[in-house]
Amino acid sequence: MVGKVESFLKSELEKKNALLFVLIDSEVSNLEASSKLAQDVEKIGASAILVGGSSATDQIEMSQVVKGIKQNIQIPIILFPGNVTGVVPDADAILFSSLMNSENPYFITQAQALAAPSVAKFGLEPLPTAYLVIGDGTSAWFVGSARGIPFEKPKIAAAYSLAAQFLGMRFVYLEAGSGAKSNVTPEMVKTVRHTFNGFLIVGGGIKDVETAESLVGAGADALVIGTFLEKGGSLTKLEEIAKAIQSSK
Ligand code: 1GP
Repeated sequence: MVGKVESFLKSELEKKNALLFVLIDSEVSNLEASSKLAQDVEKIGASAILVGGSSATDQIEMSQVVKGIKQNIQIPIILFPGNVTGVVPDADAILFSSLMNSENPYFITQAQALAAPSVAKFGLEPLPTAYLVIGDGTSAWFVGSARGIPFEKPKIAAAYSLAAQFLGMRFVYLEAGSGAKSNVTPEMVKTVRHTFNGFLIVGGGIKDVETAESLVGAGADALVIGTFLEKGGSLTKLEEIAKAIQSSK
């Protein structure tokens, strides 16, 4: 069933060419900094705040950050869990993800089974997502025991995405990994876009307008940016990225 957040994202996509999601790792920024950051990025046009990441495991801290952010923004807060510990109350939705190319079944279906009752209990809208780790050497790759899809094998990513679609998943997240040296290639995004009909999220290592534009030009619906801001990247530059990806419609 399509819920409120998914409908909101779709309506945003009718107005904008592509959306910007900002990732906040509750273990990197404290509550005050996270809250200010969320407000700032909402002002410059971000469509959602993701909270989580593969190394964020302190549920109490995450829960406080989510609650704190929520008071000051209108855009949805979407949990981005790396494990069952990434499920906390007060967010609007959750990327209910299967790390389809993990070598460990825990990350494909078991964590999901363990987490599902809490997702229901907390009233989080599950966004059914195929989470595909591209390349290797990142935290998402290591923690998730992923057999990373090689950057230069777009057809493999497309095959997984089509399988995800056949399994009823409406979101695909092509993940190069937080702070990745290389981002997912536009070629891979293009190949996946030709095959997959749903909402296509791309993240990992995006930090400039050129890269962002090329990924959106190739068919990404939303780009996730985290490390750029964690490392002190300017809001002015983020705004340039936001404007560039949102505009051309
Ligand atoms: C990581 O895709 C997200 O899970 C964002 O990546 O931190 O490199 O922006 P960055």
